[in-house]
Amino acid sequence: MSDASFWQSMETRRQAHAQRYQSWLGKGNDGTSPFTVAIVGAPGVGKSTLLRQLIHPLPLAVGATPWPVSIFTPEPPVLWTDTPGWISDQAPAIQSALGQADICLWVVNQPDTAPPELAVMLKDWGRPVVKVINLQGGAPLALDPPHGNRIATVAVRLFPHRQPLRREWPDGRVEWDTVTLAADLTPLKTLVADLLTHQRAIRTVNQLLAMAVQERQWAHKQGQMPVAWAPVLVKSLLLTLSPGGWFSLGLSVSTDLVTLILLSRRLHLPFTRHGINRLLAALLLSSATAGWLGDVGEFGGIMALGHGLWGGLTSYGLQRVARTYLQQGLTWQADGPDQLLRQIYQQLAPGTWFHTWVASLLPPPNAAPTP
Ligand SMILES: Nc1nc2c(ncn2[C@@H]2O[C@H](COP(=O)(O)OP(=O)(O)OP(=O)(O)O)[C@@H](O)[C@H]2O)c(=O)[nH]1
Ligand SMILES: [Mg+2]
Repeated sequence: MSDASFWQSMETRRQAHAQRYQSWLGKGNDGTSPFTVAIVGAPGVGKSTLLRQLIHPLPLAVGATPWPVSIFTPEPPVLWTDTPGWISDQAPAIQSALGQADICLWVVNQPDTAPPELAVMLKDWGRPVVKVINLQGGAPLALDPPHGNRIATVAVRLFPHRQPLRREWPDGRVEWDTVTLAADLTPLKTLVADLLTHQRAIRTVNQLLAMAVQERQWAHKQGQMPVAWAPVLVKSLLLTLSPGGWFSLGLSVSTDLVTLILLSRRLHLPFTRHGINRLLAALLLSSATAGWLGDVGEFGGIMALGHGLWGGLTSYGLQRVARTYLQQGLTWQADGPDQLLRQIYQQLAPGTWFHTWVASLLPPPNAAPTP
């Protein structure tokens, strides 16, 4: 785990990036809400019991919970959200509770009868998930190694078997009673304590991932926009009618510039140094070659037609370059969320849950964008 100054610098760069692209990323989590732990799972698996044990001695009703209930503990400052048991009717409420959470405890029984929709939702959630198996007093089990955003699987005994208690009275009476042993939450408490010391780092990574996903979806959507034919036709026509030479060159540069300005307004193209370099190169190539084709006068109509065709082709090419830049340019920037996630990954010690988790968030090189 890296030092505090590293996380401070990551957080500063994340904020700068969010601010720069806020107009099209939308308003995200402003980072002032308390760190939130959501507890989810099927009905009756022991979610409320677990929470009550974790934040003991705060009182919390056991039994069916009608909707997400949140409890704030000041030390450490955490908002704990107990959600209703997962049934499809409650899905929107649970999804909105997860939307505001930073990490989640997913409670299951043994054998695991977790609803598949919930398992899928948590897999795609992106933020750290701790799977908590409530042994209900049963035998310990071999735990799967964590993978993806599931950072750990922990078995707990919420209520071990009731133990018979034998009482012998002086008058010779023997009385049997049953007692419930205290829950053994040591491994889970240790893990939660470790997670809570990394509150700021977890939140920075969560927010970077949300931005990276949003950017990729946005760029993907822009990449699907059809090429606009009006600029292609206008440029072809103008170049067919132009006398050639320097005049064609000027005409080509100005029509391409107008196309780019219109395109940037339509697509909210975030111009960056990388992007501008690429687009300028495409523009120069298209315009310079248009003027270079020579004077129309010498060969008459054929040359004029050639000019026009070439002009249309370069205008089409320019739009394709602009779109490709939109798809890739965002993540090329040094302060793009994908780049920052990679830098974080390089700083983490292999084998730790943080390392495994961040690795699962990184897109493979040349990954297809998430639709
Ligand atoms: N014997 C035994 N009972 C348990 C255990 N965990 C929970 N229970 C009981 O199971 C019932 C349901 O527990 P809750 O903690 O309310 O479960 P929940 O997941 O919050 O349930 P919903 O909010 O309705 O989805 C309660 O009566 C608990 O006492 C356990 O480990 N052993
Ligand atoms: Mg409950």
